[in-house]
Amino acid sequence: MADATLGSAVGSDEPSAKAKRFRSDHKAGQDGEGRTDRNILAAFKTTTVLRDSALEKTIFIHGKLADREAVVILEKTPIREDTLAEMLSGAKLKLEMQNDIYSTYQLQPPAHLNEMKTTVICPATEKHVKKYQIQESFLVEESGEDYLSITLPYIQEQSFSVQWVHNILEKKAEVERIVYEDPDPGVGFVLLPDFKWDQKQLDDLYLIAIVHQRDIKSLRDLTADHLPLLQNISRKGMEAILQRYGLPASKLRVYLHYQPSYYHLHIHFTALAFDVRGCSVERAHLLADVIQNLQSDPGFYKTRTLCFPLRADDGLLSKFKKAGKL
Ligand code: M7G
Repeated sequence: MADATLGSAVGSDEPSAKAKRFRSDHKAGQDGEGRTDRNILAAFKTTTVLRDSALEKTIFIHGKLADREAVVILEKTPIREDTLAEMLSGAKLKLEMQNDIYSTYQLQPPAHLNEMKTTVICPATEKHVKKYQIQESFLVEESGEDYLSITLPYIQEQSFSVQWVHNILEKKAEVERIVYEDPDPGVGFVLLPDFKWDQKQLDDLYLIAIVHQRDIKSLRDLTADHLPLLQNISRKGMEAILQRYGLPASKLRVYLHYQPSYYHLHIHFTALAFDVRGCSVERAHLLADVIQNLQSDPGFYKTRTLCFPLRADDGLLSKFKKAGKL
């Protein structure tokens, strides 16, 4: 069993106090002396910018890395309160304008406080490229029958590989990132940081709980038989997050996506104050609601019509259109 003792944050239970002290325990590629990994991105050749968000301070780029298709995501990370003093005292400052009591500057922080979170997907499939491209979306209503006749056959042949999930469950990847594990094959799961979270501050806390059972694709497969699993994830996942990060359940948004991108059941745990992409009502289903729905109707997710958005270029959307459902 992985680290179930947790406890890197000690002392006061007040979340913001812990947030100030919180640091990532794991820095792959960079040790305490600031050693860095070989820059594989030096050879990256941009083909096209898929999306560029000034608000999210993120750019999604499609290109080639040594002749292989790649998607690279660059994201400016939040400014951390605990590094402010060092950032300000060590910065280079260039005045841009001054007017009465107002002035603006270009501030260059010390390099180690000016990192950019970078995600590389290589080799990337066409589906990865589409996932990050700006696209118009359409809301689809999927009945239980539509799921069986349209969606299920489609996801059986078209969905993303879940090799990365199996690697986590089999301890072939991200082993040192595991925050908590319940190894039980029936109700067990692995809780670890989502790769969208750089673990440097709690404002954008994002973890995922991946179930050990391999035959649950999504919300649609859940029945009352899975209640012990869901309740176990809810209780132990929240306990682990409280112990490790000092964030109580009342500060967390715990939910499932429908449709997910990866069809191996996993639950998202995000900071409540974090207005994260994918937490809107048309895609996120609160775990607490899912549990209650299954308690009142064991077959709720087999029979209910579920709504979700699909992008214009999504093959599943064409299937719904072809079936006259849109
Ligand atoms: P989803 O609801 O299937 O799809 O969630 P989404 O990506 O459209 O939200 C899968 C979650 O797993 C997302 O939050 C991803 O950021 C996260 N994720 C994806 N990959 C490939 C990895 C990975 O390799 N490691 C980790 N730790 N998280 C990942």
